[in-house]
Amino acid sequence: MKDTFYITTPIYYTNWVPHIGHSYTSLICDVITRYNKISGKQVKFCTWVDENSQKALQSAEEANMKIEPYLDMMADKHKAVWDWLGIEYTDFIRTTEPRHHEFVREVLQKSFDNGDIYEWEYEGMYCVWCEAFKKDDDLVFLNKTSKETFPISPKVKESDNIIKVCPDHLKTPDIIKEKNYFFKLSKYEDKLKKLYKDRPDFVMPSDRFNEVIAFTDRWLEDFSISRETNTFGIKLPFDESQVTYVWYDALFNYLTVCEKPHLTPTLSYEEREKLQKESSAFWPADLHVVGKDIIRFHAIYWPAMLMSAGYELPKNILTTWFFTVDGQKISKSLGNVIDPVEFTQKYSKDLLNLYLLSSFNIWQDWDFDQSQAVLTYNAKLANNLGNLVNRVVVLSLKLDENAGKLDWKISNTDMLQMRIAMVELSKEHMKQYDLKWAIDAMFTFLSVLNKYTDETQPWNLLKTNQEEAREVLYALAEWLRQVWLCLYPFFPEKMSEMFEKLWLEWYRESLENWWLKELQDRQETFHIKEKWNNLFERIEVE
Ligand code: ME8
Repeated sequence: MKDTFYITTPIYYTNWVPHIGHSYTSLICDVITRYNKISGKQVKFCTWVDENSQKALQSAEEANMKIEPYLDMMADKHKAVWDWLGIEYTDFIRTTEPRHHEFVREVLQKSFDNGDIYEWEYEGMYCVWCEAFKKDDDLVFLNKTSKETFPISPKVKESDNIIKVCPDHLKTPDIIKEKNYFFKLSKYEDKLKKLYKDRPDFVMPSDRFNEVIAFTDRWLEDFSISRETNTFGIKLPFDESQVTYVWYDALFNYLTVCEKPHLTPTLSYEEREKLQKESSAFWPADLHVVGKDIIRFHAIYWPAMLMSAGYELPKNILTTWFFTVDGQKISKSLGNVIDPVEFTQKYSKDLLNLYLLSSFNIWQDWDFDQSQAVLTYNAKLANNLGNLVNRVVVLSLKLDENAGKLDWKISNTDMLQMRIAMVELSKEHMKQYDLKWAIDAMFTFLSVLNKYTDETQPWNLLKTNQEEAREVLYALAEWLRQVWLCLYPFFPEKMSEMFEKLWLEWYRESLENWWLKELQDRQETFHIKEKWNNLFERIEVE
């Protein structure tokens, strides 16, 4: 088997259809996967739905449906969004699948046998919508009349109008007193600290990692892994009256796909063995991409749970920040949810990809602004890239001899060096999962190419020196080819179309067969046969 690359999205809840925030995470995974695939890796890109939850039950009830058809419907809706957006996952897993239940019970039993899981009477506040126990510090006051929230302080008294709520869901947590099983996180404190020291890039970006480390330094409390009152989910193998919830259930899905591949009964023994071996080769995962809301669970609970069950740890965790819309948290109740399908139907997938990946640093919260998205698209794809492509096409067709055929070598060594530097820079950024930098490097290079075109004025050269005009146009076409190769993971459809138009219709297949480097190292002959329609039409800002 080739080098493997395994990447995961979070396991999304199914009580809603993915919105623009979920799409952001999935899109990052998609681009990183494509890059690794064309660079020669055997990729596994898993996305999923987190189904065994109380909130799924509540949502099914609200929809007046039985839980099974509700979950089937929501899983289909999730898949439909990803398929529409062109997210090319290799596996879509549901946590209600029997193979997952079987696997979670196996790991729970291992940790129980190790003495890492124990029983305890627990009393506390529980937010069903977060699926998490809460402490006073985690809550805020809500003024029911003004709908304002503010920090809890001893100076303010609770009343009918001032209530304590979860800041994310603005709902009062339930008070719960029940028998729970707990995971002995405290036992793993030293091992976690050693992990963070030995692997300084375990969590990226570093600011988030520092927060995780600071949290671990302050306080590592054992956490509850089961509920007595939950009825839906995976039963504990050592106490069937309890159901595990959220973290054991959801996180281990990342491993289920490696440890328990789909083995259909028609497979022979040898085929099963082979599949099993191939799947397990993907663990440890190369990258979990998660939002800042769940980084502690991934960076603290998850490694400890894996150590306890005897598995290797994932290599990296990339953390994204959050989008707001009109400065507000995205929420169904506020009615500000942006549906990525509607959005891309109205504008385009290229516009969404460009805006999400080039406008936002992943280490900052950002406001999603539709007008800004259009302006970014017009400036970068329509003007910077689209106009340059049009110029090269139109001018090449005006060459006297062999119009549209460009087969000269680049003689300008400075420019050749610049091209090599640009490709190397893009590669470095992609390896670091710095998608914004990778894409920015391309558009900066395109600005340089536009400037070069203005300076060399090939439209004048066509009248005075055809040979020089051909050389300039060849250089531009060759640099564009390199830019398209670097932009391919971001805009696979459009870049393939561009290659086709330059007589390079075999590029897509070659890229999908891992040939990025070979294509980057080639020097091509281009054949432009006709004027093209603009591939990136300008969009009017509303
Ligand atoms: O937390 N901006 O699932 P979930 C950016 N099932 N990203 C956003 C976002 C926003 N406004 N809103 C959501 C769960 N996301 C658990 C995970 S994993 C073992 C279990 C993205 O459906 C972001 O990646 O609430 C966030 O971490 C994830 O969706 C939460 O998805």
